[in-house]
Amino acid sequence: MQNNDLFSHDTALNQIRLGEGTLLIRHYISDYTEQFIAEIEQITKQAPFRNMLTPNGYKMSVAMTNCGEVGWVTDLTGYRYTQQDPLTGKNWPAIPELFRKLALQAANLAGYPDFQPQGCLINRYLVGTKLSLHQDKDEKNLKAPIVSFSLGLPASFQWGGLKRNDKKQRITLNHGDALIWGGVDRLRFHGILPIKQDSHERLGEQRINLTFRQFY
Ligand code: MD3
Ligand code: FE
Repeated sequence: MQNNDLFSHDTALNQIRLGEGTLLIRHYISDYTEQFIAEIEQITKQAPFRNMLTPNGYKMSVAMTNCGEVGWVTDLTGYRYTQQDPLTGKNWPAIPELFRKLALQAANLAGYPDFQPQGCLINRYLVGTKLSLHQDKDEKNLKAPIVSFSLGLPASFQWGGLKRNDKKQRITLNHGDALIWGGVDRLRFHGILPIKQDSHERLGEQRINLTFRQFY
């Protein structure tokens, strides 16, 4: 195929298989930047970003909220999924149709045609914010993949193995990128290094990451 367009977002050319169960798609949501910003603004009017407490009593530097029928929360009693936002007592806002459509399509491209996202955790990183090395294992269904979309400032993510001390690779996630992981990679340790001082043309001094999760 002839391709003279420097800014082409042809998905096939942008797909990078990082592992047997993991696919990175560069620029996947770039064309939808304005819609994502508008939808996130609506969601955070109902369910504002907040810095949750870990079970050990530390305030997370990442600010979080959720949309969907279930959302991930943490407090002194532990990590879990809830149907209501503990801050308001109301259900989490619904997953916008555009988000659902793009998440399903991304899962399909990665080889997960049965993905049924029930919740979407939305993480906000300001400059200096990090997310320590962890595994995502609070979902009842660990066979389903997770789909993530990145917006705003770039992040260096650490991609480890199934044991905390396994060797880690560093990969940069940029504005617009999608990352889908499941199968043998589902329980890999991973984290986000402190976000470097910079400003994104549309989102300013922050990074927003969405992770679509199948709970049941
Ligand atoms: C999982 N979020 O919310 S998503 C989380 O960018 C979380 O906000 C990060 O980890 C964020 O639980 C990372 C991208 C990611 C990348 C590689 C992974 C998640 C991964 C490798 C294995 C498992
Ligand atoms: Fe995670």
